[in-house]
Amino acid sequence: MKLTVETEVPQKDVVVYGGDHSPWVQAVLLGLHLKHVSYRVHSFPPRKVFRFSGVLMPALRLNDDSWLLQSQDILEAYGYGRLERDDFRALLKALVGGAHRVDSTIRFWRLWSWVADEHRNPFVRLRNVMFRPFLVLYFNVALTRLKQVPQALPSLIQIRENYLPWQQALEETGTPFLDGDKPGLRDIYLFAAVQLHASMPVPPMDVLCTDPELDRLRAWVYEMQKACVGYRHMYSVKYFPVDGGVQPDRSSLCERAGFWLGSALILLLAPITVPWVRKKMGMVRRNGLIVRSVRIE
Ligand SMILES: N[C@@H](CCC(=O)N[C@@H](CS)C(=O)NCC(=O)O)C(=O)O
Repeated sequence: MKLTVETEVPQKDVVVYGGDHSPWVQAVLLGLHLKHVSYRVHSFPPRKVFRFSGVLMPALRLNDDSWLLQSQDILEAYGYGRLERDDFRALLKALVGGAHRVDSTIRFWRLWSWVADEHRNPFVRLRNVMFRPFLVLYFNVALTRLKQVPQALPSLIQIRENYLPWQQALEETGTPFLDGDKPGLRDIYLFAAVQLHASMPVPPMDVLCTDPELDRLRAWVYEMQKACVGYRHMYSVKYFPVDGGVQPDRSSLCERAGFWLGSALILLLAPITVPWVRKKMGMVRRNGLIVRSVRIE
């Protein structure tokens, strides 16, 4: 799929569907932020996206009202190029440990209830947060399944080893960022992984904050936070405080009440909603949507 910035991707009032707990969503939002493209994040997919790809995120709305899946396709359309295969592999390793997010189910749901929705229309915003529990149930099921795989729960030593190639790459660059004097695609994706771990504290966050061998990586986190000042989804500032660094906005009390009401309904209707989640998940996997370039017309 080839898109050209001039003709196809919006340059303002961009709408992204996704939740900022997702590293792939974070990568897209960071990429837009660094290009000074203004955007709004909707926390539940529009109907045609939901029908096609369920709650798979991120998706970005194009000028003709079609939706583009895949963070790499989106970032490429904004001029970022693509990750090398080895970098992508190293990134996947840096994400390992994220399955610990469901160590506490209550915490998992509560922190998702805090995620802000930026739809302009307050009624649609409320609808989005009331539907969001479907998405949370979906990821709760997906991560609980993932936890059955031993490699998904690495030891602290393994977590450190997964970070080390990045620490070494930074030591070798001689520049503040992996991609030079300004953040590039590798910085964006790795910083997105840091946001994943910071959005819901998990062992990879403890290792990043405390391991004596990861000092260069921590210095880079500070540099990234400075480079991304004003970014609205910066969970890491809680662990790496900087001047001007602000934590993400939270949903309003009313929206949270809507979320919990939606959650109660979804759980009451579990005999319907759980099979529905499984059906949607099966569809995403069968159709290879997690990796396939797709434009939803
Ligand atoms: N290759 C995709 C990966 C997107 C992805 O895996 N998103 C997760 C959220 S972190 C998701 O929505 N998963 C849905 C599923 O597993 O069915 C991208 O880069 O955008």
